[in-house]
Amino acid sequence: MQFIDLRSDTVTLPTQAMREAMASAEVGDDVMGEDPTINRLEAMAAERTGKEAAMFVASGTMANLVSLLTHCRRGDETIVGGRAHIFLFEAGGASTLGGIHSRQVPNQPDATLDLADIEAAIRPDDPHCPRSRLICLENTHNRCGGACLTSDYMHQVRSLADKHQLLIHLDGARVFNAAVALGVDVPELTHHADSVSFCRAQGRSAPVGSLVCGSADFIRRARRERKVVGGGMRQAGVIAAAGIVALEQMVSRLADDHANARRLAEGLSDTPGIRVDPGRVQTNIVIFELEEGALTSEEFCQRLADHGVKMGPVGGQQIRALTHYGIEADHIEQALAAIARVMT
Ligand code: TLP
Repeated sequence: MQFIDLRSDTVTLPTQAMREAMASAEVGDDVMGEDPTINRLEAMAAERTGKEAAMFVASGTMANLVSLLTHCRRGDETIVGGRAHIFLFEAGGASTLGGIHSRQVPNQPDATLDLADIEAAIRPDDPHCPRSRLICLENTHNRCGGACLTSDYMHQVRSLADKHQLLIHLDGARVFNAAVALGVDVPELTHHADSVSFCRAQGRSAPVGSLVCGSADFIRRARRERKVVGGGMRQAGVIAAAGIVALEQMVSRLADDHANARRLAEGLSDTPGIRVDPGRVQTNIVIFELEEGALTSEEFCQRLADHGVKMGPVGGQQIRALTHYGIEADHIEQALAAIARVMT
């Protein structure tokens, strides 16, 4: 059976142009700085995020980990949203490998951390306490249903960080989605962060790799941390080549994913037994809820898969669906028809 797979935008496959670019990529030893394809992708990534330099790494998780290891010493503390990917889904890497403590503050439904909550979480200069060092933000926000942080909000957090001599890391796995949805250039959203990570795959089809971007000095130090976690990949230009195609060809089409997600949410809101507010869907992520008493989210996803559509349960009665390259408007209508069958 050919599934309509909405479990994640990480499931996308490389385009033909990517496969051709990968097959003919010029490569060299990247740990020696000699892979021309990686050098080109890094220069493009720095330029697209408005940063001085960038570094190619194996995954979004490694991008965030290396950023935290570069910013923090053992015993430092990060201030991070309770629903942040870094906190929930990265296997506690910063604490396991870096001895970095984390202080969670609630994510508001719009993905922000309340400025008062951030300020209240900053530690006094007291030997009993860890040292507050880094604020972590996420844009778009995965578990806040793809909500976007605005450049105005980033500016406010920057002012607060400067007041307390803190740094900011932005998990921008989907920051290109945020820029497209808000109609701004990516640097407007990344300018206020000291470092930003973004993923090549999320909705954009490149198979492997993420980028860490920041000042030239930050990236110079981050290269050592990447080596520590075994992330020096030598002739990795064969995979970076697909990332170049993703940046060149796959960004503007993200608007189609957002329109498809909105249509999915509208259809879901008309389906008895399902709760969702389509007005909250800003990008390519839809999180909806089953009313109590009908099916569990696991049962719903299992039955939906029997009808050829995959989605993922995300705790309680909630289910997550993501649109991405390869999902067309027709697929959304087919998915809604399958959902209607499951719910009756
Ligand atoms: N997110 C994946 C899963 O890990 C949950 C998904 O399906 O959404 N930051 C954010 C905001 C992410 O959503 C992800 C991937 C990552 C980092 C990690 O990227 P990878 O999977 O490349 O390590």
